[in-house]
Amino acid sequence: MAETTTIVLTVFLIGAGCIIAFMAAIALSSLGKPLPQEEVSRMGYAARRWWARILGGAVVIAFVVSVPWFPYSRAGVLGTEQHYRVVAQQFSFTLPATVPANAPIVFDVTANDVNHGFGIYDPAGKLVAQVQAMPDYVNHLRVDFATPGKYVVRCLEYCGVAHAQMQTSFEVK
Ligand SMILES: [Cu+2]
Repeated sequence: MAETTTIVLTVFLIGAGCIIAFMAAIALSSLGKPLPQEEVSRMGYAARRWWARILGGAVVIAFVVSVPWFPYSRAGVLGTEQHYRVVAQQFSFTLPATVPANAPIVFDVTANDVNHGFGIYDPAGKLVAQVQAMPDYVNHLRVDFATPGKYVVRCLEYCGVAHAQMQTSFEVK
C-alpha cells in the first residue's frame, strides 16, 4: 500500500512539475511587446497546417498497418457453416443441446413474442457473444467455440416479470 502511495505521489509530482514548467515557458515566451495580429494569424495557420498533415499521415499509416486484420480474407469460409436455430420466448430459449467446438457455426436467432437478448457465456463465465432476439426477424450470430464445455445462455434484454430467470445452457464438444 505504502509503495502504491509513493508511486502515485511520484507520478503526480512529475506531472505537476511538467505542467508548471510548461506554463512558465508560455509566460516567459509572452514577455515583451505583443506580436502584430497578422503575425499571430500566420503562425496559427502554419500550426494548423502541420497538425492536419500529422493527423492525415497518422490516419493513412493506421489504415495501411491495419490492412492485414481486415476480415475479407476470412470470407472464404462464409456459407460453409452449420446453422442452428434459436427461438426466444417468455421465459425460455429453444436451442440445440450441443454444438461442435472448433468449427464456425451460425445461430439463427429469433423470438416468438417480444424482444429478448441472446447472450452466450463461456465455461469461465465470460460473455463471448450476444445478439438481439426479435419477433419476425432472424439475426445471424457467427461464433467459433475454441473451448469445449458447458455454455450458459442468458436473456440480456428485460422482457417481462421472469426475465431474471430466463437462462439455459448448451454443450460445446
Ligand atoms: Cu429477458
